[in-house]
Amino acid sequence: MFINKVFMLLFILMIAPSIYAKQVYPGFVNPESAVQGQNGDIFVTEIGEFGKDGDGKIKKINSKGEVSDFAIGLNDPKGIILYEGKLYATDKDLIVKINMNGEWEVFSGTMAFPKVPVFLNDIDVTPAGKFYITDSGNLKNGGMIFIMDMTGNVELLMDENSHPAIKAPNGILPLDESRFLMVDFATGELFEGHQKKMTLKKLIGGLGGGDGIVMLKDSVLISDWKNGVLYEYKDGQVKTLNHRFEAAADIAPTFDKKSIIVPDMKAGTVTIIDIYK
Ligand SMILES: [Ca+2]
Ligand SMILES: [Ca+2]
Repeated sequence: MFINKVFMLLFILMIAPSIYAKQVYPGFVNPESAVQGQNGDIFVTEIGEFGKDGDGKIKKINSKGEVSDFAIGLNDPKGIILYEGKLYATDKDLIVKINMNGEWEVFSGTMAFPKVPVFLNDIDVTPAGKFYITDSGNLKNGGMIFIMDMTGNVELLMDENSHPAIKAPNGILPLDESRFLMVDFATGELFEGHQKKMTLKKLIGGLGGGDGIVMLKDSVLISDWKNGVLYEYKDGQVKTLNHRFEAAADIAPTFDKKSIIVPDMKAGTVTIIDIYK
């Protein structure tokens, strides 16, 4: 019986794609998302207490691994992206812009949105400066996808009325100036959307509480907040990677695109992992 279990474990280890945790940074309070700049600095959004205003932060992990407060006084910041030397983050019901000295301002306020934002979550941007922003609604339905331009103007792209498959959009990743990937937190379904054609096509389901999306080489990696795992989606197939988290939130590529950064919201850690092919 014991031998059988050992063989089973060895078998699981052999078939599961192997990944390696390079570095783990502890001490974060509900970290949600991260982005790495060219000089190696990693910026991590920290929600603090959920629903409590003013205790949200952006923390910086520098290239020596030292962690410090970078921007303070936010509410519940989530998705973060770096574009042309500025950070942009969702913060509950608005978008903030953060300069490299840590000073921040509201870039798109609640009133700039054509429909009242409820739970702004991920943000990403195309090379031309078109921002995609998800709103996860009440985490079951009511979600929306917005487009924001460099002037801070926001338009509604899709919601449940226009596209009934949309429930609680979470991770979003532009593929080019028109196409994007989106994972829904409520249904665990991954979609490919087209901004100009206004189409949304389901690629695959079964991704639990889908949170972040990263593309490394020809693989799409998706984090599952509810089950604490990462999936690799490639050639129409999904594999579960063997590293376990408590609540893998919004993942991001490192600047060199060789590793990914995984904020674990419940464990309060930020982990850098290599993906071995
Ligand atoms: Ca908070
Ligand atoms: Ca997220």
